Amino acid sequence: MAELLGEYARRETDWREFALFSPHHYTRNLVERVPSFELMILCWGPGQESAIHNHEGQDCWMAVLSGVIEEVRYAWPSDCAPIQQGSATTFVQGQVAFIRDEMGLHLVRPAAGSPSGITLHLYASPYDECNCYCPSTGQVTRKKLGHHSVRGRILTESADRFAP
Ligand code: 2CO
Ligand code: FE2
Repeated sequence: MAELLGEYARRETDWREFALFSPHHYTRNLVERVPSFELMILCWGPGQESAIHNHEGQDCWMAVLSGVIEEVRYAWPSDCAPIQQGSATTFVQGQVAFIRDEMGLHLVRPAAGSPSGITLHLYASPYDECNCYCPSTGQVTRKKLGHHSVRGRILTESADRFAP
């Protein structure tokens, strides 16, 4: 899967119609969703980053389409303790990151020096909610996930506020 996504990211440009940014938050733009997977284009504007979050037991591939993206990993928190930061890795166009819950939590954002970024995400299977973690206390908040656009059309009730 990583090989396929990386090859697509290096060669193709037909994702551009789905790359819709918001000034308020990173956006989750739905391309396709079936019971076994969800494919999205995520757009990361300046200063926009995800919360530290989990992936609900699902597999998550992230291929960089444009810009440079940083993924910061974290260990699963113990009760009422600050979250321990692990590795920080940068990914350029065509590189693919993979995470699932056994590997820990993560946060994603444009890397320093890259004002924005666009990533292709494949989730197997789809999930509609996830846990977000406060870095200083480890406290969990349950967040609903939504889409900013569906197949290139921005939703009237833009759901980018639901992005973790
Ligand atoms: N998982 C986050 C989301 O679906 C993006 S970080 O990359 O996995 O919004
Ligand atoms: Fe994620």
